[in-house]
Amino acid sequence: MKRRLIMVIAGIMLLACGCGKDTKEVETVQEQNDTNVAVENTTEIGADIEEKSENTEDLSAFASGIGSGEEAAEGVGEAEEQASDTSVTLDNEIEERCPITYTSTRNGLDYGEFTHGTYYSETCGMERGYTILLPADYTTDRQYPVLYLLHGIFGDEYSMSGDANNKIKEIVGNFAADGLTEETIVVCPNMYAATDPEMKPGFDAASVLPYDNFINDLINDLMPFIESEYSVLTGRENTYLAGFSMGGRETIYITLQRPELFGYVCAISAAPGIVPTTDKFMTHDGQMTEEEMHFAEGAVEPEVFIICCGTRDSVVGTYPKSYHEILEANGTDHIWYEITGADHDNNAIRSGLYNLFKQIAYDKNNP
Ligand code: FER
Repeated sequence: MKRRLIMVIAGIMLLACGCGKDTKEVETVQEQNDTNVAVENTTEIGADIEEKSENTEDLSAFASGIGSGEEAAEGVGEAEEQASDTSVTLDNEIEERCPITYTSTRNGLDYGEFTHGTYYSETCGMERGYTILLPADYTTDRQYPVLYLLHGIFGDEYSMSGDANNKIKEIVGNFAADGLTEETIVVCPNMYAATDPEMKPGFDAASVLPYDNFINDLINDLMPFIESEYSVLTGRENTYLAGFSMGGRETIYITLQRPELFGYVCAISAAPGIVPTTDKFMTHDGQMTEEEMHFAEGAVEPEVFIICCGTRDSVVGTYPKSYHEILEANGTDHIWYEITGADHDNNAIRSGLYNLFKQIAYDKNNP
């Protein structure tokens, strides 16, 4: 009953914001390269994606962004074209649009494939899933930095990795191919850290709570698992955190709580609810007060903490801007920018990922 109600409400909202069309492309999973890694609990994600619940599929615009590939919103095309001027200068300036050279699949370049695996979460008391992108030439002879990438509401570990419009593999792989960043592992968790397997996300305080529990699952269960199972570089300099919408909100929350763990952070189109508010979906008690929204005194802070949002976001509106204003008023260092013309969509996601990697590249090349 509750699930049906959620679907009906979500259906109305998707229609209301003009994003009811299913724009998700399911990627063909190619032959996985021999990765030399003990990942017997992982499977390629192609088959699993087909089995995703109808609920997840219907709500993909929340989980991983409104499609903006072919069907870019009016006014976006022009900006996209401007971005096709592809020469990249490695400075630390923010660029609103991800250049096409970074979203393109380059001839002869193997980007690797996302695979699915599970880990036991003490926090949730159950086995939980993640998808992971290992570099195509992954080897235990080397160690790699890791990006934890968080999905939007109603999503799961397939949402970000299974949406080809986000261009995750291309952006991450092209930066490495250009020699600007190290090859990087991308982990997409399931951010709904419920202890009760029957619980489902929704727009009410109780249904949202498991998202706020994800900080414990991430830090106490998933990160130690990834660090023991894969050949990863540890430490904040090599540990990145990014998220979209609900994942953007939790990215900010986790970063404020544990700034010493993540060197490079990007919150894209962050959802409301960090501080108390009522939006068109629900009333949020808030994870903290506005006064509390800052790093702890003397805390080790991220090198880069980006907050960004499209200027035409039909779901979270100006909440990300309000986070920027609160952080600024509280003297908390961060980079804020807007993506002109972007909605709650893949343009915003690609932009955030691009700028995160650009900042990483700049820092690593200008020590
Ligand atoms: C809300 C508005 C937006 C909210 C969540 C969202 C839990 C998330 C949207 C998304 O993840 O796409 O009030 O409350």
